[in-house]
Amino acid sequence: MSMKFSIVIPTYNEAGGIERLIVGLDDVFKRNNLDGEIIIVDDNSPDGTGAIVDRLSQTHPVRCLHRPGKMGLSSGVIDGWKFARPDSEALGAMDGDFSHDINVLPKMVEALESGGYGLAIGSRYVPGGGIENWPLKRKITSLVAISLAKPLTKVKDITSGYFLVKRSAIQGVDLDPIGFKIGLEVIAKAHYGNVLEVPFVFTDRVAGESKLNQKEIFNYLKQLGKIYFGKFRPRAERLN
Ligand SMILES: Nc1nc2c(ncn2[C@@H]2O[C@H](COP(=O)(O)OP(=O)(O)OP(=O)(O)O)[C@@H](O)[C@H]2O)c(=O)[nH]1
Ligand SMILES: [Mg+2]
Repeated sequence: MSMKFSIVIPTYNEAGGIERLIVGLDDVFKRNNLDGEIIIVDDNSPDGTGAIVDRLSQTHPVRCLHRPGKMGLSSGVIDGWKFARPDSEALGAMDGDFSHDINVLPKMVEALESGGYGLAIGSRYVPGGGIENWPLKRKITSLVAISLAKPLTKVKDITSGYFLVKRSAIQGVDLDPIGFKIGLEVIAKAHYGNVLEVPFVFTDRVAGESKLNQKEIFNYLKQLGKIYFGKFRPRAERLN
């Protein structure tokens, strides 16, 4: 058996695919001998996603954290990590709409298990990775978003929402639940040592509407601003 880990999937109206995703992940766990726990953080989805997960929790390695209303993706991931079994050595995040390829998860677990890496990221911007079905406008937005964060890190896919990190790397770290980009918080603030980017091809949701609106773009800029400010303010102040 592998190291114990918990992968958190925040959901809002994912009833259409959540069962297939959980069954698929369980299958990946079994085929690769992975000791994984799936945590769904559902914000009282009107389409009944939470009830589907509760039913599956009797037969699959999944538990649902129910929150009373839509409270955002990043805070969902953070709450999910608090809810995860305490003996999971690694904590992760993944979207609930199949855009993150479940078949690369074993490579991410293996990276952390090897001891060489404290963080493994599902990455669209390393050789072998990519994006399917994205309109040009969204590709450009993504590239601009990433270039703005370039000075912070060597990581290529800094806005990825698909990753696995050692629990010890985020212990005591103050993660800001602003906006959509919890991965950016972890990349910029956690104590993970080496990072491995595992390539995968991002497939966009076929149905439903993209939530990448102006508010999210503004939140992203605000998040980046806070991180830059935190990194570059005078050292004496940081020691307080
Ligand atoms: N619990 C919770 N989950 C959320 C919230 N907003 C989004 N999600 C979930 O977070 C994951 C990523 O959200 P998406 O809507 O796919 O975001 P996106 O990939 O930027 O946009 P799309 O183009 O719509 O796919 C999905 O599993 C959503 O169901 C929220 O407020 N609360
Ligand atoms: Mg999506």
